[in-house]
Amino acid sequence: MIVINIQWYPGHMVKTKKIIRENLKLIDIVFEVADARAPLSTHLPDIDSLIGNKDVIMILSKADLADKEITDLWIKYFKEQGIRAIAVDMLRKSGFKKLQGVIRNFKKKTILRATRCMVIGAPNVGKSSLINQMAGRKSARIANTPGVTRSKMWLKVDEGLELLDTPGILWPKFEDKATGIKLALLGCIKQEILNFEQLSAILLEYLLKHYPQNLESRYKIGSDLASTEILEQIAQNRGFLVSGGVLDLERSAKTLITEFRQGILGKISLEKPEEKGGLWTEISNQDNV
Ligand SMILES: Nc1nc2c(ncn2[C@@H]2O[C@H](COP(=O)(O)OP(=O)(O)O)[C@@H](O)[C@H]2O)c(=O)[nH]1
Ligand SMILES: [Mg+2]
Repeated sequence: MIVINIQWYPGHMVKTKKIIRENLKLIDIVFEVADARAPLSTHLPDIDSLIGNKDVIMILSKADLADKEITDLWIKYFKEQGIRAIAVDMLRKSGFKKLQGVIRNFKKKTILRATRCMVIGAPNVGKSSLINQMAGRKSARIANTPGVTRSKMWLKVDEGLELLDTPGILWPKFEDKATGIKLALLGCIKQEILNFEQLSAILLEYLLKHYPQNLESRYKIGSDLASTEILEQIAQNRGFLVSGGVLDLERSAKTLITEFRQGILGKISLEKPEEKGGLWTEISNQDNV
């Protein structure tokens, strides 16, 4: 397996962090959105330096795409660290009752004015979707590409609640290679810099180990195949060919990753709390190529 070292920290993220800091004095509560399929890898490790001691609620988004049992383990894990985490599915609006309960508690502290809440997190984790759903109308801009929400955006839900959407942020250097890979797999990294074939090989190794059934039923392949053979098989089954009848493995790789991201492969989580060993540790311990 080729280990890839992904880093992405464009200048607009530095600017966004400045905007977040400047708005902090207006804010009563922060919602940090992380992807339920990899809450630690998509969580902002520098959040404390960014928001000081403001109250934070951790929103585990895209719960509909994650392995439910593992998401429950994450909620428990965060609770043990003194962090309130709520799993939500923005599309079906599940988990919103809990969220509204939290906001109601806060409203008691700000009776003379609206409670102000800032939503922060990595690109593509669902910040704008959360705001749209809470506001009950489609006013915040939503996009599928990382880094599209460019300017700060306040949204008034009602007299009692105002929300601030922010563009996605990452950090200057990912803790380890596995973190960069998981962020890339979940669509938090600019697509243009990714090598999908390498990325898909890693995803396949993970799926073969933890979710072989999902692969078998989606692509009608035996789980005894190696990852490159699976890409070949997908290309063959779907007629992905480039000129000269050569199999288009790049297209297979993109298909696999897209279908994983959209939940077509099933409910799949990429990490578990306090996992020791395994593929991600192995990847992070390998030297660069
Ligand atoms: N299945 C699913 N998709 C979601 C959820 N939340 C957001 N998305 C999708 O994820 C993509 C990015 O969402 P967006 O709100 O723009 O993320 P942002 O970059 O953090 O503001 C969009 O295609 C959304 O439709 C969710 O809870 N479940
Ligand atoms: Mg957004």
